[in-house]
Amino acid sequence: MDSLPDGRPASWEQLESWAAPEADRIDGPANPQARLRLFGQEESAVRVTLYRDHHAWCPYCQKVWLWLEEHRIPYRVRKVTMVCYGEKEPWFLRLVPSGMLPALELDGRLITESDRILEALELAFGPLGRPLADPQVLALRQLERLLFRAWCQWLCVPGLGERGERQAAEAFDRLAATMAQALEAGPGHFFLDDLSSADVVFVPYVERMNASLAYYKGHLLRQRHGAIDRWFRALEERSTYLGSQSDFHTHAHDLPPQMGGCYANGSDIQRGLAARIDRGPWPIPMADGSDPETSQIEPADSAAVALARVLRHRRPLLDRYGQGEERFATALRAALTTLIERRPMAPPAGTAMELRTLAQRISVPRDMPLHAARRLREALEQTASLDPRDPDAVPLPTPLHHRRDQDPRPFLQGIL
Ligand SMILES: N[C@@H](CCC(=O)N[C@@H](CS)C(=O)NCC(=O)O)C(=O)O
Repeated sequence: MDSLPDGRPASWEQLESWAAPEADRIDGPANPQARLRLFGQEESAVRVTLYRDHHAWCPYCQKVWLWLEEHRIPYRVRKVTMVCYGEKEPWFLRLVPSGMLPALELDGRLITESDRILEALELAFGPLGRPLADPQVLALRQLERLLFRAWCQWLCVPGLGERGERQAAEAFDRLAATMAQALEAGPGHFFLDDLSSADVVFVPYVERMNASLAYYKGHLLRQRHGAIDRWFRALEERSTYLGSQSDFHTHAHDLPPQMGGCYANGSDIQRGLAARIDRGPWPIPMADGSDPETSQIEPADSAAVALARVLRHRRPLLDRYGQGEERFATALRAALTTLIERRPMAPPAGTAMELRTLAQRISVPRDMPLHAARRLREALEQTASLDPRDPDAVPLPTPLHHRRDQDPRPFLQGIL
């Protein structure tokens, strides 16, 4: 890589030359950007269309997504806006009047409800591991719902008080221990013989529990239950899961509007963890040296991947965060230069607020994978902290009741 001769930010052309090449969305690893997945087959083999959210956040969509990826079923994707992020597309409301996601077309037949969708897929393509109606799988599916309810009763009920917090935490922990026991009863790190629909059903919400309980309760699920940590580690060995995996920051700020509120317990541990999740640096150090978010070491190209993803959406990002002003464009080039060269660089005076606002809105996996997002958030923060006029500027607050600040429309030009 050519180093710049002085402290000036790299030009857009120079930045382009540093960006990672685009991965193969159709036949390469699982990714949230794909509109078609073929797994090396002909397009004529496609029997499935998955209607899922633009935001790559909907947990029920993640369940179906992961199942299709694990089973390597060719499918098309049509993306829809969740009400929390913007206006629902009229064409989708004509197809599914409730507007609920996911929906799936199989051989031209429309199916809604994620469990019905998995059942239909299983009938058409065979089970993923053990069938959904297998008694052990059924029992695990019921356990997942119980765990989900206990999580909601801890996370989403305001004013629990000290005693209520303790009781809700204990009730959740008992069910998490039951999940851990079920995992320990299996021959490997998954519930049954190998990864199956039972694991896929647990993934979306246990991922959200792990993130939200760290942020709002200072509770580290993976540290508390070794079998759950080993399960995550086994998942994190799979490119299917890594393509769909979100991070603590994204879940912490996307859950409140979806769940009707998430309530912090205010403990010292909770506040410390929340501050680190919001602003880094990463990884968040644990006493045993582990990383509570991921067992994956950072890929060598994570900064270049982050850069490529920003450059792809450069125009709407400049409009949204800098109102198209040259000042912000220069600040962003400074941050991107720092991202690649790891060399601190001051932005134009008065741009720290916009840089930090952007850092708070990077969404994983929608925008980029976990490690790429960490790098980009760090580079934006480092650049903001060197603002000659306002180094401590605070970002615009992240809305709690909706996320229309994340409306996907400006980013869809030329993509649909
Ligand atoms: N029981 C349904 C639940 C699906 C669901 O709650 N989907 C939410 C997103 S996570 C939704 O589409 N809400 C409407 C919206 O956000 O626009 C299933 O399993 O598919």
